[in-house]
Amino acid sequence: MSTRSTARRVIAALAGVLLAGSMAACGNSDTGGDSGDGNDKIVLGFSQVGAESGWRTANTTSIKEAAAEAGIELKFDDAQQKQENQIKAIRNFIQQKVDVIAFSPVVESGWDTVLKEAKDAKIPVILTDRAVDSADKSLYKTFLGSDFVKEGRLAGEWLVEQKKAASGPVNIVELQGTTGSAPANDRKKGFAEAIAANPNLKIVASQSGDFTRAGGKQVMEQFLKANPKIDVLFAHNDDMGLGALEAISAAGKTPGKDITIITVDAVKDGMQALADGKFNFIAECSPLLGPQLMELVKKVKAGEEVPARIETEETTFTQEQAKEALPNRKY
Ligand code: GZL
Repeated sequence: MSTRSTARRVIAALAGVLLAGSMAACGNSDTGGDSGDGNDKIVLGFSQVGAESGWRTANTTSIKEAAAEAGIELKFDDAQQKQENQIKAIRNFIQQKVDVIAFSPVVESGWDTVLKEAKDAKIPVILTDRAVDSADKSLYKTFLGSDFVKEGRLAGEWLVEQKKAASGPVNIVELQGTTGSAPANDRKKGFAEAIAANPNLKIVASQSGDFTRAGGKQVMEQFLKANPKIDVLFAHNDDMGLGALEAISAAGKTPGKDITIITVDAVKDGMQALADGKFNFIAECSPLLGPQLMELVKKVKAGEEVPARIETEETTFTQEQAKEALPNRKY
């Protein structure tokens, strides 16, 4: 074969390789300007408090189902109720260059440094469920969640109405949520403000049960040993109230009759206890934040303005209302 014809073959072969390469590159761009990894989905990094209660389980389910429905890629982390795990997860999300970060802060304080890191990395942050006490509101785009002071106030107002004819002291014990958390701080505040209307209503003991059934049972056992006359239990969530039921029955008292029980959340097991007469009143706190969160993620990713505060809608339940509502409860 002459040198000339060999050269022509080599050039033709090289041209073929170059042409194939450029078509492959075009092929990638035809898939809609992806980042080269073939994936143009919004990527959301979510740091969840843990799995401490029925409410939390329902909240996690709502978030995971809503992300799948919205076509949003969810990187989900369970912090097992430890702030240091949430901070670590948020830093990982920053390193992975997610599009948006959302989280439910286990406690109110200690977030400014890591939220500043997210801001410097130009990754928008959404608060869901619980708030932070940062003075710098530019560290997050919005807070989607309940008004916990209102929940505590509604619980207190119901009790004031129930006990308005009481002639003597009404002794209340209080199972607080996780120490330092927004729901614990705010439900305590709202309840105390409401019962101040009747000086007979006295909180004789108040301690954290950490939002868990085990914590509620353990602390209620202590309350029962230390306080001969307990008329009312105010538990910051259903799960602690459900744990307390075991301690109350073990002490030979009838929950819902010997001790009036008021809780917050309205998860299925709590509503069942209410319908069965073991609880007396529940202030609802909806965990179904997933759909609203995904809409906010899309808006924030698109650079659209969102309200600084979005309050979830909720109600309250008496024993009769719980019987009616139970068949249709989603969680
Ligand atoms: C309230 C949420 C609380 C629930 C508890 O929005 O943060 O945490 O009331 C849960 O059941 O553990």
